[in-house]
Amino acid sequence: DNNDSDLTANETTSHENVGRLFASAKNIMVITGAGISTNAGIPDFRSKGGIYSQLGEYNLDSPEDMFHIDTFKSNPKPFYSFAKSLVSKTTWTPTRCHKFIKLLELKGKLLRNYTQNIDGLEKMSGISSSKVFQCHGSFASASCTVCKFKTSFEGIRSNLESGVVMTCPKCYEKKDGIMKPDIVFFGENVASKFDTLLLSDLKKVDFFVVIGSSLQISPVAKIIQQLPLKVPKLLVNKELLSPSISFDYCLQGDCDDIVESICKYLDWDLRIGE
Ligand code: CNA
Repeated sequence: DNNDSDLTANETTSHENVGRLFASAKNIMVITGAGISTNAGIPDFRSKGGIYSQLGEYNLDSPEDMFHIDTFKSNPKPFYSFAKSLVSKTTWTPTRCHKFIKLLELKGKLLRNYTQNIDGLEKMSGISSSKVFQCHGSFASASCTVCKFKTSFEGIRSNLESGVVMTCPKCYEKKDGIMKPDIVFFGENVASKFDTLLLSDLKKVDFFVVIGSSLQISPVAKIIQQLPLKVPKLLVNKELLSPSISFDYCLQGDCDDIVESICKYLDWDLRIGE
C-alpha cells in the first residue's frame, strides 16, 4: 500500500517514507552508477571534477570519444592513460552505499544490483556475484579488438598500470589487434545476458531504486520504462534528473548520508565487515 501517492514525480520525499518501502519490499532492483563510488575517491563522468572535465589533457573532441570503440581502435592511448589512473590506485574501499546493497542481500531483499560501474567495488563489498550484473562489463578480462583473443586481468595488468598500449600477442603483426579490457564501450552492445536476466527480474521486482546515476546511457536508462506500473520508483542522487524520468520518490543529496539515515530509521546496522 502506498500512502505517499500524493507525491508528484521528482518531489523530494522523506527518508521515513522510503524506509517503509525498504522494510516491506522483498525483491528490490538496485540500479547503480558512478555516483556510489565518488566517496571512494573514484571520479564519476559528469560531475564537476569528474572524468569528463579532465579530458582536456587527452586532446579529445568529445568526452564520449575516450570510451568509444571507434576512437579506441584508431587511438587507444587516451583510454590506456585513463585506465592507468584507475588501476594504479589500489586503496579503494567500498562505500556505505555498497555496504547498504550488501545489507539488502543479507536481509533477503536484493533481487539484483544492475551496476554500470567497472570498479569492482560490489565484489569487494561482498555482494554475491549472482546478485550483481555488471552491465558495462569489467576489467576482469580483456580481449583483442580484432581476433577476440582473451586474457585475464593479470595478463594485461602491467600494461594498464604503466599506461602502455597492449598489442594482441596473436594477431598484431598481421592485423593490428589491440587488447581492450572487457568493459562495454560506446558503440558496443551490453552482454546479451542482460536482456534475459532483466526480463525475468521484471516479473519479480517490487521496489526499484536508482542510486548515483545520471541515467543517460541505454539500455540501463530504459529499464525504468519497462517496470510494471505498480512498482514504486526511488531515486537517490546528488542532482535531480530530467522530469521526463518519472520517479515516485526522490532523495536528493549524498547517497552515503541518505542510506545511512534510511538505515537509522530502519534500525539496520550498516557496519558490515568492520
Ligand atoms: P554519471 O553520468 O557520471 O552520473 C553520476 C551521477 O551520480 C550524477 O548524477 C551525480 O550527481 C551523482 N553523484 C555523484 N556523486 C554522488 C554522491 N556522493 N551521492 C549521490 N549522487 C552522486 O555516471 P553514470 O554511472 O550515470 O554513467 C554511466 C557510466 C559512467 C557507466 O558507463 C560507468 O561505467 C561510467 N563510470 C564508472 C565509474 C566507476 O566504475 N566507478 C567511474 C566513472 C564513470
